[in-house]
Amino acid sequence: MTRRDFARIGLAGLMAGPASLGTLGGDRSPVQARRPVPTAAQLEWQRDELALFLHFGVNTFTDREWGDGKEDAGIFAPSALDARQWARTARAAGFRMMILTAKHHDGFCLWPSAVTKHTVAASPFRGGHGDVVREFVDACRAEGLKAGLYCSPWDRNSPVYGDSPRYNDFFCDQITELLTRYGRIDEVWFDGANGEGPNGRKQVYDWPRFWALVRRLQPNAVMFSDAGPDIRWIGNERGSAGETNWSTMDPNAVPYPGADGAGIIAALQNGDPNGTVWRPGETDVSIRPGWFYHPAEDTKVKSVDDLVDLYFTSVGRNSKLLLNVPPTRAGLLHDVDAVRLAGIRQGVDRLMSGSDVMSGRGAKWRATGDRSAVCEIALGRERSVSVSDLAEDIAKGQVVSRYTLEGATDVGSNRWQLLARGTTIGYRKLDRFAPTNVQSLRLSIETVAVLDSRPRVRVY
Ligand code: FUL
Repeated sequence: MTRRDFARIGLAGLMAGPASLGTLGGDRSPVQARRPVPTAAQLEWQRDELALFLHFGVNTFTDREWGDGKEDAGIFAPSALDARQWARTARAAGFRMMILTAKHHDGFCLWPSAVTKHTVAASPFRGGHGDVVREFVDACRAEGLKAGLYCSPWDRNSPVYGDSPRYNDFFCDQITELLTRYGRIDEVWFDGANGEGPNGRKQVYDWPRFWALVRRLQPNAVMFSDAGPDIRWIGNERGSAGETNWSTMDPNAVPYPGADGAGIIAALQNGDPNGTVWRPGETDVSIRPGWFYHPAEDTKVKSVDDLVDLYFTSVGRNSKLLLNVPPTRAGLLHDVDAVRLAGIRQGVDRLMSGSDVMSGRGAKWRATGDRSAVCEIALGRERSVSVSDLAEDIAKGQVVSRYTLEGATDVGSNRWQLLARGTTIGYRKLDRFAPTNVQSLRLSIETVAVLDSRPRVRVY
């Protein structure tokens, strides 16, 4: 179940002058002179590229996707839970972080919360003395991974849900437990789902309070939600970031998590070149049809090719891939899932195999306008290429709004052949194309502002 279906491109001397106002082809509004840049935590978050999502809880045992909060804690009985197996599998596949559903919509807590009885302490797991969050965080540390926690605001078990101030207190108590008991937490994931029908309990969340609390308790953690404040949802659960994907955003476009309405999904998918905040998009998708483990889905695990495609439509579109691999009832990642996961890294490495044909070659940039430039690179000899990997130095912001990559077989010829074309680049833009023999490459770019870095070009 899903909730809703230039850079002064190092043109040294060619483009003198301070950052100037500019417009993006066809856009009405001026692009601000001072563009947002990522914080250190946002930059690291993006460079990590891959995070593993773990949906685990009572739903694992009821075979459901959304629990109703009436589940008996006694059903939570993983027989062989081994968080180190999750972490080893993740690390071997090149993942750098894991995020666990400490509490999903059913309200069952994977840690012994003091503010509700609906927790692991009331389950047979480790004789009622277990703490899955502790085992998860310890495993992350042991394998050198960052740890993140998902804590659902929507709680179908809490008796005070819908009694807005009381529930907000309760929720803050739970966040406080999660963010003070387990050491450093690098990402806090707030989901926007709320399935209360017209007669359901209406809870008004105090988002500014939640966000301020997280910032105070874990100042280095990034916070995810539809409305950030640090990381935004990418707008679908299919694993597809916008072809145009700005990490800058108009904070008013998505005023609060779960906001619905015209333009919200487009704003999440595409960001906004005129945005006043840096809020990159995270692409969450499951390796299986559901988020939780269901035995019937053992034959429906995404193939390695599917997963490599997801890498290109997320990381390769200036986003980050948060791939869900749900633990089984035993409390382990399923063998099929683990093997497919390992395939991602191999698949991506295979596509980008051989050396980067550009390495060691200087790209000579030439300004073609106020905010456009072109560079040509002679490769020395004819090479067959099929993947391009472009990148901006996002520590300085994001400015490229259009690019064209062409190849020519003979140096100095005017016979350029299109290899890849697109809009934004950002952290990384990956394109695949038919294998083509080239001796030289030409990259043309348009930007929305002038900055002090030039895009990096790699081709394989
Ligand atoms: C959604 C939830 O309703 C799903 O159960 C899952 O947790 C997904 C990541 O977010 O909004």
